[in-house]
Amino acid sequence: MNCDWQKIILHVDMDAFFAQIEERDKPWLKGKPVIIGGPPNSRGVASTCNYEARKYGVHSGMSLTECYRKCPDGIFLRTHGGKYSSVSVEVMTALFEFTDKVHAASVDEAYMDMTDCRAVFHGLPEMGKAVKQAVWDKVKLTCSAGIAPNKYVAKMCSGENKPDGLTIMNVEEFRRRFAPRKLSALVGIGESTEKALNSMGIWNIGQLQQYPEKALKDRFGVNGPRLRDLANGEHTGEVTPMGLESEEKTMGHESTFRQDTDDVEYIKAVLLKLSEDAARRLRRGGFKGRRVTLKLRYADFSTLTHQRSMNYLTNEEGDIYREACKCLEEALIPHRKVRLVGVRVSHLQKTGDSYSVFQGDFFKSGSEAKKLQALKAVDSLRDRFGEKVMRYAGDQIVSVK
Ligand code: TTP
Ligand code: MG
Repeated sequence: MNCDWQKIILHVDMDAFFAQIEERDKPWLKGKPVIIGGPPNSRGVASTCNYEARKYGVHSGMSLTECYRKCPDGIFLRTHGGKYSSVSVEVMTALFEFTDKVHAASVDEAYMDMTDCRAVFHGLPEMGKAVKQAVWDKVKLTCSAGIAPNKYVAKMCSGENKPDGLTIMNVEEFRRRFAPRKLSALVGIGESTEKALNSMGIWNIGQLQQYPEKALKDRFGVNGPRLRDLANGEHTGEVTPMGLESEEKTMGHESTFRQDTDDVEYIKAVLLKLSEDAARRLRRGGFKGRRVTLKLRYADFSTLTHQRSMNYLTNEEGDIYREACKCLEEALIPHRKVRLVGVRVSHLQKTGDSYSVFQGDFFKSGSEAKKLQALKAVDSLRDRFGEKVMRYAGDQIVSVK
């Protein structure tokens, strides 16, 4: 293939995923506006709708009452989460036929590092068509694909020609094409970040591409330059296989907030709880892990993961929590509301002894044996009195009964 990109990243996003599955399974829905979420008079919001319903102005997150007002002839269906998850697994399985480097980023989207498949195809369009066809053959559903030299631009591409689209762009083309668009067209820029940028006189992506880095840093901290990088389509993230890893390979927990939040302290408190849960499961199973992955799902359901690797193996909450917080600092987009966080530990090794010696520096004083005792005690207390009984705070164990 005649392509001089260093990396070839393909992003797949299923079209109107939940709605398309229902249309596939109920042929009488064909051509009708379909809204998924529940009956029109019920509380709650639409999780998605098909492209027919979108013509009426209906969209994900809209209250079902509002959907009904906009589209009284729509067909309103309940969500069937279990079915959608199993279709999701089938989709991912089809993608794994091409490469092991598949990262399932959410229920209906995945990144694939196709660099090593370069020789198999005559060109990028052929590669894209082959992946889309494989998905169709497996689940009889259409998806949209984007191909680019990095993950961010690939993701932006897959949204360009929905449904059933295929878009290929290099970074220069991305910059040129997106320059005139509003900031909200960038995945990763939410409403409040957009407002903050507007107040600095930045209204479109082209202006952000050029904006002095220092001024952005002064206003948004370390995330400032990242915003400019997004506008310029600069992204260095790797496609880390994740999402379909088996329980043996990773251990983790996630939690959906009762209300979406951008309160960093609150998010950190939840990370602490998730780190404790993950650590406890590691210890119980006799595992230690080297890599901590943070998962963030924003209010608009866009999902990202960010990971850090340690140069030692651990099964301590202190280590896991510290790495999860660093991931949060690196990955969180300020002022953007978060709906779910998850902490996962991977690159596991069986230690044999389920309470074996710890190597982290969480307990600064005391011998390894004391650490072991303390952790055993905490685990058994939690077993007897529930999760809330003991909690790590900073670098000590406190009771929060
Ligand atoms: P999306 O990929 O955002 O949406 P979609 O696949 O329905 O439509 P598009 O063609 O624009 O990609 O989300 C995937 C699924 O996740 C979606 O079918 C339903 C679910 N979802 C929710 O439950 N609530 C939400 O707010 C969103 C955005 C998605
Ligand atoms: Mg989708």
